[in-house]
Amino acid sequence: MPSPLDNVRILEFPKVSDPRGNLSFIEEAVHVPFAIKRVFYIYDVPGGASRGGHAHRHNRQVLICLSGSMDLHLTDGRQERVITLNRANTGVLIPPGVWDSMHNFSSGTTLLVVCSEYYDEADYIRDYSEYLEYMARTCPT
Ligand code: T46
Repeated sequence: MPSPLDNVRILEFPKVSDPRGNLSFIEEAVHVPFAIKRVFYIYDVPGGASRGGHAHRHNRQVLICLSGSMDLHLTDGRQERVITLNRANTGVLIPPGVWDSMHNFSSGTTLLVVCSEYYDEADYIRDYSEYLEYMARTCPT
Protein backbone atom coordinates (compact mmCIF):
# COMPACT_ATOMS: atom_id res chain seq x y z
CA MET A 1 0.00 0.00 0.00
CA PRO A 2 1.41 3.44 -0.86
CA SER A 3 2.62 5.51 2.07
CA PRO A 4 1.36 9.06 2.72
CA LEU A 5 5.05 10.00 2.68
CA ASP A 6 4.96 9.35 -1.09
CA ASN A 7 2.43 12.17 -1.42
CA VAL A 8 4.58 14.84 0.22
CA ARG A 9 5.14 17.53 -2.43
CA ILE A 10 7.37 20.56 -2.80
CA LEU A 11 5.26 23.44 -4.08
CA GLU A 12 6.66 26.51 -5.85
CA PHE A 13 4.61 29.69 -5.55
CA PRO A 14 4.66 32.57 -8.00
CA LYS A 15 7.28 35.22 -7.28
CA VAL A 16 6.95 38.71 -8.70
CA SER A 17 10.26 40.56 -8.42
CA ASP A 18 10.97 44.20 -9.10
CA PRO A 19 13.39 46.77 -7.70
CA ARG A 20 11.12 47.12 -4.62
CA GLY A 21 11.54 43.45 -3.68
CA ASN A 22 9.59 40.22 -4.11
CA LEU A 23 5.89 39.42 -3.86
CA SER A 24 4.49 35.88 -3.73
CA PHE A 25 0.90 34.77 -3.50
CA ILE A 26 -1.17 31.64 -2.85
CA GLU A 27 -4.65 31.08 -4.25
CA GLU A 28 -6.78 28.26 -2.90
CA ALA A 29 -7.23 25.26 -5.15
CA VAL A 30 -4.71 26.84 -7.55
CA HIS A 31 -1.37 26.96 -5.73
CA VAL A 32 -2.42 24.62 -2.91
CA PRO A 33 -4.58 21.59 -3.77
CA PHE A 34 -7.40 22.31 -1.31
CA ALA A 35 -9.81 24.97 -0.08
CA ILE A 36 -8.12 27.00 2.67
CA LYS A 37 -9.99 26.96 5.99
CA ARG A 38 -7.22 28.12 8.33
CA VAL A 39 -3.85 29.82 8.37
CA PHE A 40 -1.50 29.96 11.35
CA TYR A 41 2.08 31.02 11.84
CA ILE A 42 4.90 30.21 14.18
CA TYR A 43 7.48 32.82 15.18
CA ASP A 44 9.79 33.89 18.04
CA VAL A 45 10.95 30.28 18.42
CA PRO A 46 13.68 30.17 21.09
CA GLY A 47 17.06 28.71 20.09
CA GLY A 48 17.14 24.92 20.41
CA ALA A 49 13.35 24.51 20.55
CA SER A 50 11.59 21.89 18.43
CA ARG A 51 7.91 21.88 17.50
CA GLY A 52 5.42 19.43 16.03
CA GLY A 53 5.65 15.76 16.89
CA HIS A 54 2.27 14.59 15.66
CA ALA A 55 0.24 13.47 12.64
CA HIS A 56 -3.16 14.53 11.37
CA ARG A 57 -6.03 12.21 10.52
CA HIS A 58 -7.67 14.50 7.94
CA ASN A 59 -5.99 17.91 7.83
CA ARG A 60 -3.76 18.67 4.86
CA GLN A 61 -1.32 21.50 5.22
CA VAL A 62 1.37 23.44 3.44
CA LEU A 63 4.35 24.78 5.38
CA ILE A 64 6.14 27.88 4.09
CA CYS A 65 9.19 29.40 5.76
CA LEU A 66 8.67 33.13 5.21
CA SER A 67 11.96 34.10 6.83
CA GLY A 68 14.90 32.24 8.39
CA SER A 69 15.21 28.49 8.08
CA MET A 70 14.22 25.25 9.78
CA ASP A 71 14.46 21.49 9.21
CA LEU A 72 11.25 19.60 8.68
CA HIS A 73 11.44 15.90 9.65
CA LEU A 74 8.75 13.69 8.13
CA THR A 75 8.15 9.99 8.70
CA ASP A 76 5.54 7.31 8.08
CA GLY A 77 7.03 5.24 10.90
CA ARG A 78 9.22 3.33 8.43
CA GLN A 79 11.06 5.84 6.31
CA GLU A 80 12.17 9.35 7.11
CA ARG A 81 12.57 12.44 4.97
CA VAL A 82 14.23 15.69 6.07
CA ILE A 83 13.55 18.90 4.15
CA THR A 84 15.23 22.22 4.92
CA LEU A 85 12.82 25.12 4.42
CA ASN A 86 14.42 28.49 3.74
CA ARG A 87 12.60 30.07 0.78
CA ALA A 88 9.47 32.20 1.03
CA ASN A 89 8.12 31.04 -2.33
CA THR A 90 8.49 27.31 -1.63
CA GLY A 91 6.12 25.19 0.43
CA VAL A 92 5.87 21.58 1.53
CA LEU A 93 2.51 19.84 1.18
CA ILE A 94 2.02 17.38 4.05
CA PRO A 95 -0.84 14.93 3.58
CA PRO A 96 -2.73 13.32 6.49
CA GLY A 97 -0.99 10.37 8.09
CA VAL A 98 2.54 11.82 8.04
CA TRP A 99 4.28 12.38 11.38
CA ASP A 100 6.06 15.72 11.35
CA SER A 101 8.43 17.60 13.61
CA MET A 102 10.42 20.81 13.16
CA HIS A 103 13.95 21.44 14.35
CA ASN A 104 16.95 23.79 13.97
CA PHE A 105 14.97 27.01 13.73
CA SER A 106 17.29 29.86 12.90
CA SER A 107 16.82 33.12 14.80
CA GLY A 108 13.97 35.18 13.33
CA THR A 109 12.26 32.27 11.54
CA THR A 110 8.62 32.76 10.62
CA LEU A 111 6.75 29.65 9.50
CA LEU A 112 3.40 30.07 7.76
CA VAL A 113 1.03 27.08 7.64
CA VAL A 114 -1.98 26.90 5.32
CA CYS A 115 -4.54 24.24 6.25
CA SER A 116 -7.47 22.40 4.68
CA GLU A 117 -9.35 22.07 8.00
CA TYR A 118 -10.36 24.17 11.00
CA TYR A 119 -8.44 23.52 14.20
CA ASP A 120 -9.67 20.32 15.85
CA GLU A 121 -7.61 18.65 18.55
CA ALA A 122 -9.37 15.33 17.76
CA ASP A 123 -7.66 15.39 14.35
CA TYR A 124 -4.22 15.06 15.98
CA ILE A 125 -2.32 11.90 16.86
CA ARG A 126 0.28 13.13 19.35
CA ASP A 127 1.47 9.82 20.76
CA TYR A 128 4.04 8.05 18.60
CA SER A 129 3.05 4.51 19.68
CA GLU A 130 -0.57 5.33 18.88
CA TYR A 131 0.61 6.68 15.51
CA LEU A 132 2.43 3.43 14.69
CA GLU A 133 -0.72 1.44 15.53
CA TYR A 134 -2.78 3.82 13.39
CA MET A 135 -0.39 3.33 10.46
CA ALA A 136 -0.36 -0.46 10.86
CA ARG A 137 -4.20 -0.36 10.64
CA THR A 138 -4.60 2.19 7.84
CA CYS A 139 -1.46 1.63 5.80
CA PRO A 140 -0.24 -1.97 6.23
CA THR A 141 2.90 -3.00 4.32
C1 T46 B 1 1.60 21.31 12.66
C2 T46 B 1 2.77 22.16 12.95
C3 T46 B 1 3.51 22.55 11.71
C4 T46 B 1 -4.87 26.38 18.21
O1 T46 B 1 -5.62 26.74 19.14
N1 T46 B 1 -5.23 26.61 16.93
C5 T46 B 1 -4.44 26.25 15.86
O2 T46 B 1 -4.82 26.48 14.70
C6 T46 B 1 -3.20 25.60 16.14
C7 T46 B 1 -2.30 25.18 15.00
C8 T46 B 1 -2.86 25.38 17.45
N2 T46 B 1 -3.68 25.77 18.47
C9 T46 B 1 -3.25 25.53 19.85
C10 T46 B 1 -3.14 24.06 20.25
C11 T46 B 1 -2.06 24.08 21.29
O3 T46 B 1 -2.64 24.35 22.54
O4 T46 B 1 -1.94 26.07 20.02
C12 T46 B 1 -1.19 25.28 20.91
C13 T46 B 1 0.14 24.88 20.28
O5 T46 B 1 -0.12 23.93 19.21
P1 T46 B 1 0.87 22.73 18.86
O6 T46 B 1 1.52 22.25 20.09
O7 T46 B 1 0.11 21.74 18.03
O8 T46 B 1 1.96 23.49 17.93
P2 T46 B 1 3.08 22.85 17.02
O9 T46 B 1 3.95 23.94 16.56
O10 T46 B 1 3.72 21.68 17.69
O11 T46 B 1 2.28 22.25 15.75
C14 T46 B 1 1.65 23.13 14.86
C15 T46 B 1 0.30 22.57 14.41
O12 T46 B 1 -0.51 22.29 15.55
C16 T46 B 1 0.44 21.33 13.59
O13 T46 B 1 -0.77 21.11 12.87
O14 T46 B 1 1.63 20.49 11.76
O15 T46 B 1 2.48 23.33 13.72
